[in-house]
Amino acid sequence: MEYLKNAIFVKSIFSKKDLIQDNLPTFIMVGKSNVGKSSFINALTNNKKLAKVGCSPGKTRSINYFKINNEFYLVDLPGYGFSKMSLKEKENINKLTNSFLETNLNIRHIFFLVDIRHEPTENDRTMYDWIVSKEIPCTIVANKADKISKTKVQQMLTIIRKKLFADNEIIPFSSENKVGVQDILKILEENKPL
Ligand SMILES: Nc1nc2c(ncn2[C@@H]2O[C@H](COP(=O)(O)OP(=O)(O)O)[C@@H](O)[C@H]2O)c(=O)[nH]1
Ligand SMILES: [Mg+2]
Repeated sequence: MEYLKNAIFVKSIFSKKDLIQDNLPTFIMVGKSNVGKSSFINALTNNKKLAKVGCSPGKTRSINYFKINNEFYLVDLPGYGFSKMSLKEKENINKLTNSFLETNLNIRHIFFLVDIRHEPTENDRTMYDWIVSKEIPCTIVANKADKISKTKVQQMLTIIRKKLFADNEIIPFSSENKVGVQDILKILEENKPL
């Protein structure tokens, strides 16, 4: 399958009033800060410059919209797990994220990114439980698979599955060596028709 074509960055938004209201199918990326959401978008589009990698914490507190081929959105939700964030900031982010999920009727799928090298954190658990509670179809993406051996990959998938009480698919992924890219492109392809 080919990489996603004609990908553009649309905008970053920080408040509810700026949420995009149109009817394009929407796919969401969520996961803790630094897990590789921006790199994931870049890997799918084969464009290292599209989403800023390792960018300032300020940026990751927004909802970032990317439009693909005028057909659908990839949306990067704010990362979580910043040790330095104030309660007030966390609350604002939660409110923004909630409004996004509650007002957007076009959400097709969530890609939930975790780091394949570690057990999911408490924050990951909370986030995953919340996705499940919203009943949105979800794929768990175990990222940075290039950092561990192939045998270890299988072990970690089992650990991640147990820790999250997950029964859906977990895809090992690496934006570094493109493992899993085809699997994700297939999910997008299958879920994007209007
Ligand atoms: N080795 C490796 N590093 C990665 C991978 N994905 C992301 N990274 C690195 O992890 C850091 C955070 O990535 P970024 O995409 O900005 O994460 P975000 O905060 O979730 O958007 C950067 O230094 C990336 O180069 C991967 O699959 N493999
Ligand atoms: Mg990012």
